[in-house]
Amino acid sequence: MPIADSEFILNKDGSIYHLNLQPDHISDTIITVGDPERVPLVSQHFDSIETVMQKREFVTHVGYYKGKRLTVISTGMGTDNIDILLNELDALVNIDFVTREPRPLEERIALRIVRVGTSGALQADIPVGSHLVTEHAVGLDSLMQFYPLVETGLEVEVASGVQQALGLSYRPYCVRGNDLLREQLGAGMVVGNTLTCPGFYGPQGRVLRLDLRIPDLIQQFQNFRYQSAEGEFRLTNFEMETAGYYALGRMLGHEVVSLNAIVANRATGEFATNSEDVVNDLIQNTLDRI
Ligand code: R1P
Ligand code: URA
Repeated sequence: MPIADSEFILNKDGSIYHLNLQPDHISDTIITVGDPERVPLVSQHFDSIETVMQKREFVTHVGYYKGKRLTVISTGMGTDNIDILLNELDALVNIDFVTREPRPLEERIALRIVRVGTSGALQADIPVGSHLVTEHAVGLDSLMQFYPLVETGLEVEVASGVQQALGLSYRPYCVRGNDLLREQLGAGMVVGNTLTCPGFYGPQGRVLRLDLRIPDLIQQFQNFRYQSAEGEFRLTNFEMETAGYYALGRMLGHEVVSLNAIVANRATGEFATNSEDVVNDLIQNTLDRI
């Protein structure tokens, strides 16, 4: 059965609704960034650029880096945008744009998606300027209220522990990322567990003029521990997208890894004076390993 026009939405030129891309535009390996201005910081290293596209916050450059075809796309902020990004990227490779039907299982393509983003550290021993690769992501956002994500026993226990510690009325979700991709792209980086928050201020415990419902939120995040057979689990850093990537990546069958440039440390109160350098170094590291 063809998917209805209202669900699988194509623009007049045959491109997918928000990303504005057609299937032959993208490569199997994709670097994603939050900030649209970070896209040229990645593609400036390409040998050549074949496609430049933009719609809303989704800026795409496709080109070649040392002979390898790469796509870099900006996503804007938040897991609501990651819902759009991953569903539309998946559609570009796994839905037939002519018949409007999902491709059969044996024809499905697994994309390799690398998030290169900024993040705040929660623990004093993770300095600003470091690079962190996410092992587990814990989502405080509501995206997984709407998908039947299958979590392992450990993931459920960690997520339930976070719910209990914060006294939340809903259970967060927890997803371990792709081990191989983490080892390849994150070699030499701090390995951490990333908390994905549905906001930058209150949900990350920042107080400007508004008080918080949980006044010691940062301390709760910092002090959270879970003992498992693999050792002690702690939350190392937070940002606003990683859990959405890991959960949708698992469900759609794509390999995803989140790399974080640590620009703030909430234990020491520091913000990196050289945050651009920290991000640029992460971009170069990523391109060298991809
Ligand atoms: C907040 O400043 C933004 O920075 C982080 C957060 O996840 C959020 O999107 O990532 P990016 O630098 O990739 O946007
Ligand atoms: N991005 C975030 O979401 N939080 C930080 O503290 C820094 C970058």
